[in-house]
Amino acid sequence: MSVNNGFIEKYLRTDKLPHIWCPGCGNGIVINSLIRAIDNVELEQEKTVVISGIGCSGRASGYLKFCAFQPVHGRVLAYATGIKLYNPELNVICIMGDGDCASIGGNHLIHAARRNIGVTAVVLNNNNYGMTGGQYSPTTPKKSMTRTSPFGHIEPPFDICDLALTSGATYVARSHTYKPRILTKYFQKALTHKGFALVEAMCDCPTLYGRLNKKGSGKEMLIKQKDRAVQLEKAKKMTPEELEDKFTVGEFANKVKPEYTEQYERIIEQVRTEDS
Ligand SMILES: Cc1ncc(C[n+]2csc(CCOP(=O)(O)OP(=O)(O)O)c2C)c(N)n1
Ligand code: SF4
Repeated sequence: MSVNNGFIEKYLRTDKLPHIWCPGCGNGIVINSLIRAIDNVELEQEKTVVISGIGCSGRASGYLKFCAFQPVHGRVLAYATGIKLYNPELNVICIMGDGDCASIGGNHLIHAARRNIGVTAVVLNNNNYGMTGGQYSPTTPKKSMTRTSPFGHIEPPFDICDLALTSGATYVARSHTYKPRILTKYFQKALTHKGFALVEAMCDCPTLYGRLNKKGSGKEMLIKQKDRAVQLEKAKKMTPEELEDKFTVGEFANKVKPEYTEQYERIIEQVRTEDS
């Protein structure tokens, strides 16, 4: 028996280790929180599909012991939609970077949320494109230094939770790597939610975003997450200037609305009855 009572062997493809993530990268913390949530809600491994995009975060599905799939960049939610429609009994977990989810995959995000299809979206937001060398992404804060904004970024960032919420997602929450237990709690709620659920995990990339912006070591970046996070209720009383370089945390939605595959199944039943 191993020191972890078999937890690691149960959920990780240990033959694929060591992983590729840099020392201090936040990805490991988020994936740890996710598998603890999966274990706590007792998802059946044989009935769970993990799909991840292309990027550092995209490597996650390869390390996890579930039915796993890595489609082309930005198409995680498109494939997830097909898999869930083919077999609504499956738990479908989509792991995406902020680039994968909100730039090349942005259109799929808004439509998956609009349909309220019952999949769980896990977004690892490290504010840049990690795998390709630290270019700016749609969530890069203004004034940040990236490989493609060497004099400071001028675009306003997307708020992925706001985007999901206004598009129709029925469970939306955000936390960060300094609070792994809160992440686990949100993941549990998302995994058991009926409808489109999105949890955004603010995550550290010390090697690129951190280095280019002089944010310090992985440990220092991790501690800074705590200082940047503002509870939703407190944020409502703050000005946009006060919220600059901060992010709000909490649950933004937890609503009941008809789930897409259930409605689709009803249409199939209806057509079958009319035909017979
Ligand atoms: C169609 C397509 N366009 C571009 C790329 C190059 N590419 C690979 S990963 C990536 C961005 C990764 O950033 P993100 O999704 O935020 O993930 P991270 O690496 O930061 O975890 C890009 C642009 C690609 N592989 N395929
Ligand atoms: S480049 Fe950044 S996101 Fe990619 S593994 Fe390294 S620290 Fe993590």
